[in-house]
Amino acid sequence: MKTGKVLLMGRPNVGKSTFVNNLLGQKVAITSPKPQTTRFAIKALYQDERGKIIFVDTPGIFGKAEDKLSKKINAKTLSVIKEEVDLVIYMIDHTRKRDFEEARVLGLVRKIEKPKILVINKMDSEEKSYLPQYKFLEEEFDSVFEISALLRQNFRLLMNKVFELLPEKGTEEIPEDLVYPLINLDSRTFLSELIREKVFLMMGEEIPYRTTAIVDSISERDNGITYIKARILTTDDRYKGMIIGAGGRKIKEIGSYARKEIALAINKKVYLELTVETDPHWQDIYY
Ligand SMILES: Nc1nc2c(ncn2[C@@H]2O[C@H](COP(=O)(O)OP(=O)(O)OP(=O)(O)O)[C@@H](O)[C@H]2O)c(=O)[nH]1
Ligand SMILES: [Mg+2]
Repeated sequence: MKTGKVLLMGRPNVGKSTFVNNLLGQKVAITSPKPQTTRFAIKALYQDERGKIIFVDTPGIFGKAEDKLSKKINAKTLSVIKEEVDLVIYMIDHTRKRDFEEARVLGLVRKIEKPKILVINKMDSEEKSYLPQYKFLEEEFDSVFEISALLRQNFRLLMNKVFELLPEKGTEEIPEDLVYPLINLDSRTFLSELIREKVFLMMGEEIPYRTTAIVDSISERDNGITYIKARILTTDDRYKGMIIGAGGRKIKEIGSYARKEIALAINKKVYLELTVETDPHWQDIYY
């Protein structure tokens, strides 16, 4: 039985969180077509008959962080990738051109002196491919795989290599009784992530980047319904109005979408009380 810690890196939007979710067969990280959906490192446990692996899904680092939030996320991610790991998976999206952002993440990957696997994701995509621009990378890595995180293609081959490259005993002690995949997230945080995901999926361009979600309480009532009180915080009254929508329609939609997923995730009937607040300083406290 091997144990190890695998760091997943790549620029925003390459499919890191999609990969972790589909590998584990359970959603542990939210995903969306917008960059920097993941805001903090998410550690989750993978296990099969060969051993146990802690996967560390990281936020994609922006090439140039302009606002306060992405600066914070970038800085925090830089500190997470300095933690001791046993292997690095560097994921790229061949449907996007290689540019300075890619170069920045690659520069960070190069500094880590551990076995490294290059994973080329989105092989199912019909979009134009820039694969030749990434060919030069192959010799720097111990191994290269072309996968589709979305369709779970080539996961078996990739995981064979991951286990092959892992040491017998990795850097981190994994408790025997650990079964739940999420390691560094409590249920309140996870549920707030599910709500935040709906904002990423349902609101336009800049709003998700000015917004977060907080779950204030989770309580089970005698009638068997789990009652969840949560807030969406945004920096500006203008955004608050847009999230609420005409006649409260938008917030209802977001709430209903989130409620359904939370109910599925916890396998209980859920009542979600979701409100929107303006808090220009939420980024100083939470993100
Ligand atoms: N076609 C295709 N799309 C994919 C694949 N993997 C991920 N995507 C899509 O790419 C987008 C980004 O996926 P995420 O998993 O959120 O990407 P990420 O690397 O975690 O992004 P950040 O958290 O922002 O750094 C989503 O719309 C996914 O559905 C894939 O294999 N094929
Ligand atoms: Mg992500």
